Amino acid sequence: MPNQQRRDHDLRSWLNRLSETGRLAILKSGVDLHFELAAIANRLDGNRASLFPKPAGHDMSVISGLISDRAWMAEALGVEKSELVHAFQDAVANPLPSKLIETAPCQEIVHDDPDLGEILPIPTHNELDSGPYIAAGLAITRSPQTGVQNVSIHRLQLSGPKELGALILPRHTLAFFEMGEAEGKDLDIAIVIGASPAALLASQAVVPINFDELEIAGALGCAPLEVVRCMGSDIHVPAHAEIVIEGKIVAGARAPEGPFGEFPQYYGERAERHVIHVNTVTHRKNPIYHTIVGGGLEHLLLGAIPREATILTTLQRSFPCVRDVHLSMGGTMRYHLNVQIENPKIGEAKNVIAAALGSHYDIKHVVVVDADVDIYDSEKVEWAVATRFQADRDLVAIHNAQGSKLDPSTDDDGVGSKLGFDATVPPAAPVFKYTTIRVPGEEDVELDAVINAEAQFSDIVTDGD
Ligand SMILES: Cc1cc2nc3c(=O)[nH]c(=O)nc-3n(C[C@H](O)[C@H](O)[C@H](O)COP(=O)(O)O)c2cc1C
Ligand SMILES: [Mn+2]
Repeated sequence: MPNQQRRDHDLRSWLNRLSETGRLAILKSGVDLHFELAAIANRLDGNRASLFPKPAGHDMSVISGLISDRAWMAEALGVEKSELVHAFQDAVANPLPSKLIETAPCQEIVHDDPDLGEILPIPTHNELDSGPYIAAGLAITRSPQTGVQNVSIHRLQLSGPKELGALILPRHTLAFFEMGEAEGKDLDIAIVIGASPAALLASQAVVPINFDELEIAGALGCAPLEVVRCMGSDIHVPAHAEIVIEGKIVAGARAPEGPFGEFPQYYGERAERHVIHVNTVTHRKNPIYHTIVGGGLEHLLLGAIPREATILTTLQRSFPCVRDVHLSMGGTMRYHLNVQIENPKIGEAKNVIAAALGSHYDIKHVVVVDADVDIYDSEKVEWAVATRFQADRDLVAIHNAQGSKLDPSTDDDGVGSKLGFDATVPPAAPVFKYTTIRVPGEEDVELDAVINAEAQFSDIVTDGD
């Protein structure tokens, strides 16, 4: 196994590494939580993580942009960039149960009667956001039926000193909550802020219900994740996290939440949403508060990498010709999927398109290309569409399908059209027709050896005699 030496850095050791390698910008103290913090974080996004000491007079520092690059995420997990998706596939296939410990750094300080806005430096990010949002909290719940935990991220609007408004789309957290809501039962929830890069990435895994995503974080780090029991519930949270908010999703309660700036670069609308009542906040001494600016690279990448892993696993199960997949930046790392295939059977690219469109409702446009096309380079993919695709023969269209509600071009229920582009060379095409041009020896030319730096244009091209 090439990945044995992988290790999960907790947040602090990862920040240390960023700092030692010139990738952590430490900002001035007292930055305004209202827009200024997000404005600075956005300007540095992808280049440097930003650490804000004592923003707006708070004692806690805020960090953002800590994994806003694929290479950084690979580094945080101790794998090569090219191995990132495979490492995630591997971790999903071989989860590692967490290890329960008795005392933990995340519970060093306990607030029994918390005022969230006072304790935590919660920023307001985008212009039309309804207010401050907790944007990088891992929501951990436990199934009332099986007792298995679930981990996901939900945007959490600060609605009151002990109240959060949550967007909980119909997946696992909602399923657990609805198991008890009809009988008036609240659902215990823990919101973990300042988790490790591995735990953040694991939270986005597309896995079946009753699959504790923390076990993926353990597998990514090649060691069981240490967890501790919450003060007021049976939920187990990462012991080395910075901050834990304990509370309940309240049965029968709904309140206005939103708008909030989202990954497609538009706002998620205001509507009646779930309500979380907070009982306790615990944290480390001198905790660091993590925020993810809506629509920034960190937001996009956290969702993209685990999806790529799941989509690749799903496609390769049925189609051995599939080599790699990529959710492109221009497609919001959610809607546009590039698929690279090798030696497909006749017609197989179309089957790959059908399966890819069915692999996640967010996938809207799929481009399938041959092995000579770099699917991480949008210009190369566009070239394949320009030169290998014919709409009458190579287009797959599905209308009135479930898409993303956050794609403003879908109808109110998120229903819209899906397209697949088979941009592969037809298997029966004459070889010469699709032979790409190249100049022999081009890649071996040593420019320093062949350019005469001393020569003057006027010495070589002279007027008359
Ligand atoms: C930064 C960030 C914010 C997110 N916000 C939300 C949200 O507000 N509501 C939601 O339902 N999903 C949100 N997601 C997506 C879910 O966390 C993700 O789909 C998760 O895998 C769902 O977990 P589950 O399949 O265990 O339910 C967000 C993801 C990220 C990375
Ligand atoms: Mn889940």
